[in-house]
Amino acid sequence: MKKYQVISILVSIGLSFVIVSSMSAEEMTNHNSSSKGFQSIEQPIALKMAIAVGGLSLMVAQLWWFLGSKPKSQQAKVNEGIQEVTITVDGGYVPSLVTVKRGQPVRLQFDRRDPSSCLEKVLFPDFHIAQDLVLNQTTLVEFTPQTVGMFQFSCGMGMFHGAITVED
Ligand SMILES: [Cu+2]
Repeated sequence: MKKYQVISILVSIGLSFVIVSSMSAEEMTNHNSSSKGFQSIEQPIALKMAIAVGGLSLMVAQLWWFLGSKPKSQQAKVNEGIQEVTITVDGGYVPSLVTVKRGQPVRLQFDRRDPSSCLEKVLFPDFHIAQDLVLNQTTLVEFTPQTVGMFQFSCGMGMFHGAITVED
């Protein structure tokens, strides 16, 4: 979670408090001044309430999005003893997080659809792999992880990232 996301959430919470408190202050003033006038302002208050409720639910959605929606790691599927995953290369890596088992061969199938030269190479520094990816083809990257942990991979310039999680 990035810093500006935290700030944006805090700002929206702060704003909603200001809106709600100014609303209730207005309501009290009108109520005290005359009971006749109260009927006429009932409609705008209901409208403001609806807006406030809408704003609050937007905030909840925003919180859920930032806190709750972490990218899920995709478990490799075992095919004839080899752990296989297809990773689509198109403006990044999908999936960008892959989970594999230790000590079993891994075959990553990089399906490159993005013509940008940025993504023409994929690097796995921990496995000493630097693989050229051919456009509109599937390129295989194979290795057997011997150590449990999280191992990053990236494009040649380190602008796009992914990671392989190795479990026991
Ligand atoms: Cu790049």
